[in-house]
Amino acid sequence: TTDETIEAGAVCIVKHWLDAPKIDENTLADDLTRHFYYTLGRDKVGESHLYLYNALALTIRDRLVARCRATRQHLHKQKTRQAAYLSLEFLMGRALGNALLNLDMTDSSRAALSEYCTSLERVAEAEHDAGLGNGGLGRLAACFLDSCASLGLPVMGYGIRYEYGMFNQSIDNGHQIEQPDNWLREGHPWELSAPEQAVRIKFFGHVEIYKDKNGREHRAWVGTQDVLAVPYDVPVPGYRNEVVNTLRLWKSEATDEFDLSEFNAGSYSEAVARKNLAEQITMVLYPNDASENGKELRLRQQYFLSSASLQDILRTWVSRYGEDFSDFAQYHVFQLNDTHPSIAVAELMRLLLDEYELDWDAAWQITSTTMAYTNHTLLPEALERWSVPLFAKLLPRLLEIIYEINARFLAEVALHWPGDHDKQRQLSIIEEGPVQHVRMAYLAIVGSFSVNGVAALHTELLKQGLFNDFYQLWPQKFNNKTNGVTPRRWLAHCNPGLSQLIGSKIGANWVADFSQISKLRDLAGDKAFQQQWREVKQANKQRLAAFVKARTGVEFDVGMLFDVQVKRIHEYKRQLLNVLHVIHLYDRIVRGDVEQFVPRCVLFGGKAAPGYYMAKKIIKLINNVADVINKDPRCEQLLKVAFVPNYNVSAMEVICPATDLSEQISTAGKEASGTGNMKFMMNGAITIGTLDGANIEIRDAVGAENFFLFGAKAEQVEEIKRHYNPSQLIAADEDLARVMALLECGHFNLFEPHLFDDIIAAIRSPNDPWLVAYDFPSYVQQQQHAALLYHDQDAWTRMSILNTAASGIFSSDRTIQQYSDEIWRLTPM
Ligand code: T68
Repeated sequence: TTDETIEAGAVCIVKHWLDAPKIDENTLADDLTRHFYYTLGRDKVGESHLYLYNALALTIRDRLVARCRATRQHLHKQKTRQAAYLSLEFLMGRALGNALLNLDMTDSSRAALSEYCTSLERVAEAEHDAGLGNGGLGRLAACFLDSCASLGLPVMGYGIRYEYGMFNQSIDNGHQIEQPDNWLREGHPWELSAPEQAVRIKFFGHVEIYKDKNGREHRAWVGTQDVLAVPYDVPVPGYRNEVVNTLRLWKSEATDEFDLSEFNAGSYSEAVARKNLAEQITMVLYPNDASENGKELRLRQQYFLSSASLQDILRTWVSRYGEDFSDFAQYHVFQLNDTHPSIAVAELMRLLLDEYELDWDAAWQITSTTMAYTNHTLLPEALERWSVPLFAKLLPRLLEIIYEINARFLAEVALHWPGDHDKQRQLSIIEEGPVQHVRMAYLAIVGSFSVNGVAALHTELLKQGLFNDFYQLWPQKFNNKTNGVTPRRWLAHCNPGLSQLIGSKIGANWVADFSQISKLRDLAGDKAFQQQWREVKQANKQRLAAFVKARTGVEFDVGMLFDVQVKRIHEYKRQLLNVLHVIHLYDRIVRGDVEQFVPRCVLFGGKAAPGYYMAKKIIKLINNVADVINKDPRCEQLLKVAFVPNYNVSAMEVICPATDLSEQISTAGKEASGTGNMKFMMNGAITIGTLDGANIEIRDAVGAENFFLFGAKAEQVEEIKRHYNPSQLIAADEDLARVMALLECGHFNLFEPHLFDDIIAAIRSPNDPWLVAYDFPSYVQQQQHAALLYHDQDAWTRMSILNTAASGIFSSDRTIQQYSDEIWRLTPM
């Protein structure tokens, strides 16, 4: 054993690190059996494979725990600068396949399982997705954790352990039905709880002023109703580098105090029952991906995460270095994933001021040099504002601090724009109105040393539009970090066929160093290689066809072009434009215009926020159109349409390797970045898309000739809106006129009159913000261009290879390297 001494105040604690019992490649099969037989108490495999999965997960977790300990000890031994990634969402998906890949234990696990007469694939299917996120923002956090660990960077993720993650979606008569995602029901073998490290979180109460013995004034937040935050740690393995970082997820629990008056009044049971309220905080993930609902419970979640995580870090600091925070900012940085955890700015101030008694300037110096904020959207409905009365009730001390931050900030504004009172009103963290609101984005910008967007265009629009005044005040804060996705999950793991083929040509190092994928460029014209590339795609299409058949009953023909749009359902993402094109193809078939028709299978998938009326209508329309087309014998060999229910991370792992054409068709200027676009590109799909978000960078990387571009540009959108007349556009375009006629005569809702009236009205509205009718003609034209190119299989395959070859910069390793170099300034372990 090694002895570590830790100074904790005056007490000197001697910690004994145990030597871990030996586990390695050779003991894996025995460990699996031991966990199956003893830990889980089973002796038959059983239909669901659940216990076998759990036994394998525990076997692998043992190996992760050993490395996790080593990583922590490394950090413990020397004072190392570290980052904390604060996010209300981590959309991790399944953990097993990723862990096996990163630890290089796939083959040994396969061998161990062979004794149970089953395959690794079937066992892996038993794992529930960890769906602790809505979409892009949550999945980005998960990709980032993989890259941080793979680059050996000391980064800890902090999030919430929701009892219920993203809802399960089923489709009933074309309508979305939401079901609770009870993902923990059968246990979660990857996590380790640490109840002894629980921290206390305050809510409600009031603020009292008192003087200490030196006559200095202090604030105390008292009379609070407290809850406990209990940490659950999930290991995050790096790719074959022995590093295992930690994702710490907090669960809310009641404190053990009983309400004395109730207790004395004999209401023992009622007092105990009320403890349930505390557990509500982490009960469920809010399923809105692009709008804020202003619910009090959501603000509680945000504060709960922020306070627990900051207390955790400060406590560790104090236990090691005492209450001297003078060089704290040299060793810590906090990345805020959107404004959701931005209350952390005020909370860090509170902890430093009230708990550790720093003065304002010292506390502000620390806060404003450790916080960094990432913005993920320009949509006004997604910008968080919390009502001041709610804040005052729930977090009175934090509101005081925000007022003080704002007062000092507005003084700075007054200096920069002397006499301009409008500026002060516009930039105030407190929005005036019948009810005042706290503007969380402004709090985040004022409190951070870095503000970044997630793609080049997005960052430009932040600087020139939404946050222009702040940009004028502090240009040096603003920077871009174009998103990326991890090539481990999104190529090596989900597309083993292509990975092998790539490995056979350029070696295996691309998995760790994805810039090497560019070596494929030289092979793009190689006929034999093209043939192999097509064979892999074909096999992947078989796998997807089976998946679609099992989930929808629709039979996809792998000889056809696979045209895919999977993402959250939102008007700005324009699934509607895609459906209109599908109706146009149907119309061509019905009227016999099939000479140059390239057969296609069109796949849709995605969840609508439960309260989003139009998004739900769009799902219903897709399903009705699919029904009509799939039943029409004239379409049989030419067109198939399916809406795959419950799109999630593990569905995408089957979908993206099989896709030919990737739909990235948002109204220009609305999609901050997109990350699905990158997953498709890596897997050799060609994009049809607008000049929006990271599409622009994708097109720049692969070359305009290998990308199907259409639609209005971001800088044209406002001008187009000024004299937008969609009915005129519809009348002027014969294809669109016929599509609208089919919709308007009720062809897709024969027994449900008026079902799609609102959709029709939206397309025809001069105020349609998404310009569906405007972009339709150029979209159809590029779709036809793509179809004709698909005819020439050699040309298409070449473009497909070039897309994968150019996807190197969309690895989240590149993104994280930039975060580390330019914001976090970390040294690899
Ligand atoms: C997405 N945002 C962006 N938000 O839409 C996408 N919002 O362009 C970008 O690629 C991605 O972030 C990563 O940067 C989201 O996914 C949310 O999910 C969300 C959740 C709650 C509240 C608001």
